[in-house]
Amino acid sequence: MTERSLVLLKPDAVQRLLVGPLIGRFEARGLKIVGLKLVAVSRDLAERHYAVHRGKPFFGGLVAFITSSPLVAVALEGPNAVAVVRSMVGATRPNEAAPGTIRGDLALETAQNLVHASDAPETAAAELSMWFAPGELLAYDRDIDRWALAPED
Ligand code: FUP
Repeated sequence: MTERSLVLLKPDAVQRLLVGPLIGRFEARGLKIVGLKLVAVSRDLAERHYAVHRGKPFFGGLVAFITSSPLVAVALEGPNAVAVVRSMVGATRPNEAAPGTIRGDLALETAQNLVHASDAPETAAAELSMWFAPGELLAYDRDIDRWALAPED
């Protein structure tokens, strides 16, 4: 089923000049970019995005990190996009992330693991509305879709 997922290319990805290569991985997989922007994250947005982790020992550091430098927010669309993107991102702890995944190939530290990706369709919908205004998410056709997608997608 066609889904949308939120990906954040976190401040370490921007600072390490990995924005292009990381977006390239998702594009090459066939996922469609339906939203894209550079964001200076406010403390309020950071705390809402990571609300599930409020009270945990790493929460303060996490909010400090995600607000430390701009990040790139990306909305991706495609069949089973949420699970596909999660599988491309790899395990939260880079030492447990499989080679071939973004974290398994490019990260070493849990606190600097380059990307956030929605973990379920319901979370994706909530996160997309948190990070993008409705008019910032675009629906459009790509000519390559007849080669990359089945007709029912
Ligand atoms: P993920 O969905 O893979 O990004 O992982 P989580 O939602 O569990 O964690 C969100 C972020 O919190 C991680 F990207 C990094 C940070 N974190 C820590 O710093 N320490 C931990 O023990 C767990 C998560």
